[in-house]
Amino acid sequence: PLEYAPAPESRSIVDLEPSYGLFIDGAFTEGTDGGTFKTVNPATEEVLAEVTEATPADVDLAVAAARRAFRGWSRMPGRERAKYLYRIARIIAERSRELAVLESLDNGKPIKESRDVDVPLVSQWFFYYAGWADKLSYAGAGSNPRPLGVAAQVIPWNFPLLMLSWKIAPALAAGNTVVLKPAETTPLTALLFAEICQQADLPPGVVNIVTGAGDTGQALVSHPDVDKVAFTGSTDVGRSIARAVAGTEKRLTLELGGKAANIVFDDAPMDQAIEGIVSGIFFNQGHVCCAGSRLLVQENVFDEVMERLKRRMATLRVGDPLDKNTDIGAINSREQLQRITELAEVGDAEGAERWSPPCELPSSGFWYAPTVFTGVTQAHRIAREEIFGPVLSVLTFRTPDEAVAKANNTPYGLSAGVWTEKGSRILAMADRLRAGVVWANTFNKFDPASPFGGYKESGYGREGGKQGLAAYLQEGETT
Ligand code: TXE
Repeated sequence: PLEYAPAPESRSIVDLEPSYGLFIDGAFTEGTDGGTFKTVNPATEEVLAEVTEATPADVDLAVAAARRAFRGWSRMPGRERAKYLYRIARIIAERSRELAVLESLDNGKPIKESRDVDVPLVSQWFFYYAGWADKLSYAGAGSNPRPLGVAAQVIPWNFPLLMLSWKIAPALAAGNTVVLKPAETTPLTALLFAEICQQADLPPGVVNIVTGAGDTGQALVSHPDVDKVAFTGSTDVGRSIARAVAGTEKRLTLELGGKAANIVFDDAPMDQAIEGIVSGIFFNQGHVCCAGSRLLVQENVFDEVMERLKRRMATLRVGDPLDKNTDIGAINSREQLQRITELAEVGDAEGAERWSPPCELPSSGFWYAPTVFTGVTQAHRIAREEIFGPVLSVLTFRTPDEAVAKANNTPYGLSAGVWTEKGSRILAMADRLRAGVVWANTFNKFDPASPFGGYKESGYGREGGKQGLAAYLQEGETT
């Protein structure tokens, strides 16, 4: 195995504290019972910091702070709220290197992704929703859209900062206040974001960050003084949150798992398609809800696609997330590595054929080599269940009808990709695929103006665009 040698110059950009508190009412606090948990660098298993585990009493304090702040924040002229959001967006851009390095340390993703994709998108999200804040007016007659109140937001570990921006930017632009819980394996960039809120002079209580695991999340989403719940994470937890919220007045949006089909027709622009297949499944180690984890290839180009795909996979560099040449970083946690390993072993047991390029993995930390399975049928679990790792399942089809039937044969419906030179085919496929996003001759493209969200078990509600703003507004009521 390779000896892991962290890139020292980028590591020093981040000034880590030994321990971090909660961010409540504009200040960092230790929490009511002194409980903490450790967050580790998944590439080295080194402990990065101790982080406060928020209790239900801490969640109470955070929700109360958000409630107090709501009155002033929701009545503030939109153009004033916009100023804060623009300020936050600018500070994120200014501190982007620090945010990117911290994100890669805590999450394991390659620095070229956190630096060139995640953090720039986070800043864009705040700029975009800042632009909406002054287009909404709450003053005067009761027919204007109004904010919901206090939003409880629970996010996962795969895009810690980006998911934070998808949740916080529209909520604040619409005049809500928030309590957000980051995932327990990736709390650090949310706490750095809290510092950025202080730097931007955001009024206390408008943003509160409570760290902790599922229990903290549960206390937050079931808190009686919360008006809106927004969750991104596993389908199981999403279901339990839907049950907890049912029968209350809380509004709910859920963004859950996926098993996207990436469909390659025989007339596809093949160089682009190979790149799209690779980034579709290996971007962010495959920890992507909209990952192109099922490759559907037209039968007559199967051999060509597989040959080129394997050649391309053999050039992927797995290793130190802070090395700017790394393509695939560390798996976020031991638990996730175990889930990936187990499901891939089910693929072996069910008779699918596994291939990985020769690839030396570091001796410590959590790693999984880029993997492709062929000979996969629709009945195989690796064709049906979300693996959430760098593992691609390949199926074939003959006709567009068969491609549509196979693509839609999943309980999920978050995204899909279509590769073909034929414009008419793109439109016909987009119409028939039951997925919230259909990419054509590209994959994993995000834009704050585009609504994102699922069909079926992938959840409901949309994030991004006007639709994302509407998820934080109610029409015509007075407060
Ligand atoms: O998710 P969880 P996990 C999928 C993916 C992955 C699997 C498990 O397939 O392998 O889920 O990942 C908080 N009430 N996705 O276990 O548990 C938790 O603390 C309220 C897809 O990490 O759903 C964290 O902040 N909150 C997905 C967040 O929920 C609760 C992204 C997500 O964790 C809670 C992540 C509860 N009862 C995983 N229990 C996507 N759609 O992108 C946990 N949490």
